[in-house]
Amino acid sequence: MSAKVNVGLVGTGGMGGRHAANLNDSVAAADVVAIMDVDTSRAEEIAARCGGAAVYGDADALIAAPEVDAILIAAPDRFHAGIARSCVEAGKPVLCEKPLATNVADAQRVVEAEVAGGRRLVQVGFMRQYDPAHVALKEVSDSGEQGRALVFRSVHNNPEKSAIRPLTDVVTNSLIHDIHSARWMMGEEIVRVQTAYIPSSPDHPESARFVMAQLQYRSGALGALECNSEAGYGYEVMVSITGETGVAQTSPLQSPVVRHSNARRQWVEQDWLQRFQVAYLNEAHAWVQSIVDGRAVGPSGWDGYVSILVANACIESGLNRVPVDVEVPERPALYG
Ligand code: ISE
Repeated sequence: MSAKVNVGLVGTGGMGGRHAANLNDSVAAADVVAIMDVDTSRAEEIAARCGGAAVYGDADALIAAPEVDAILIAAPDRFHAGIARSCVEAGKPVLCEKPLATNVADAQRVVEAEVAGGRRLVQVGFMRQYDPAHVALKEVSDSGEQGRALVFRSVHNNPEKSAIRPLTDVVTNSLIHDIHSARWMMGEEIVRVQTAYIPSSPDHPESARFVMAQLQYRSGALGALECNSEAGYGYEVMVSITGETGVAQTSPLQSPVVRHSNARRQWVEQDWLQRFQVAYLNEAHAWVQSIVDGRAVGPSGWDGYVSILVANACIESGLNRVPVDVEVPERPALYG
């Protein structure tokens, strides 16, 4: 590897563009050297902003390119698992945007490839794990100050006003963040879920504008996740953990409370790129540093797999209106 980590980016939509800018402008130890998108004009635009990175029309060619040390996947969700597996098989570290896969079998194949290679190469883009507000809340809960953690709650409000999204998409693309937070922040596995949802319109019964998932953890602790995919006013994520002797809660907004003209107002972020700006930067730094150090960090391929296992149970529960048990297999030794 050269002195810097040479990154190849697959996918140049909103998220890919942000990752490219973060790596290029703010992570001194990384160079973005290759960009792939089927929309080659968009890839060329981003490549020009990254000092003339090479443009590829094919992900396999980018992965195989000798000058590419590591890959960042920001392609549409359905392509994540296949590309991540190719990266693992090529022995190259990969930061894969969430979800790791859109179904359990594909996620499992990525984990199997990693285990077969005997080396952790996959980090999944659950960026909330790098958000200072989430990290601070976890620290309070882990300190034991509130006693044993009893209940995890999260509220996830998305701004879209009119998008019609199927339940499967809301769960695997949006609620999956809350599922990961619920596992990571409580430090234990979910064993049972019960999901209910409100369709966006009666003509689209498979759509979901609002999803509520109740969780039961192995210890008997409980969780409640709500995801509004059409909140219509802005973007907010709030998390709280109720312990035996207190409640700790993230402050949802970063902007100041302003009192003026007989009103008290607080600006609400527009989307996740604004709300999690710092988290995405921290994530990029940590990922690149982990490659320099040769030691994987952050949400693992296993976390990506278990989160889709729970997501799948949430979908099944919502569609069939029954509680669904989640059976998490034994964690391979590779994942500690
Ligand atoms: C989006 O893809 C994200 O990752 C955001 O963090 C999440 O809040 C949103 O619901 C997803 O669609």
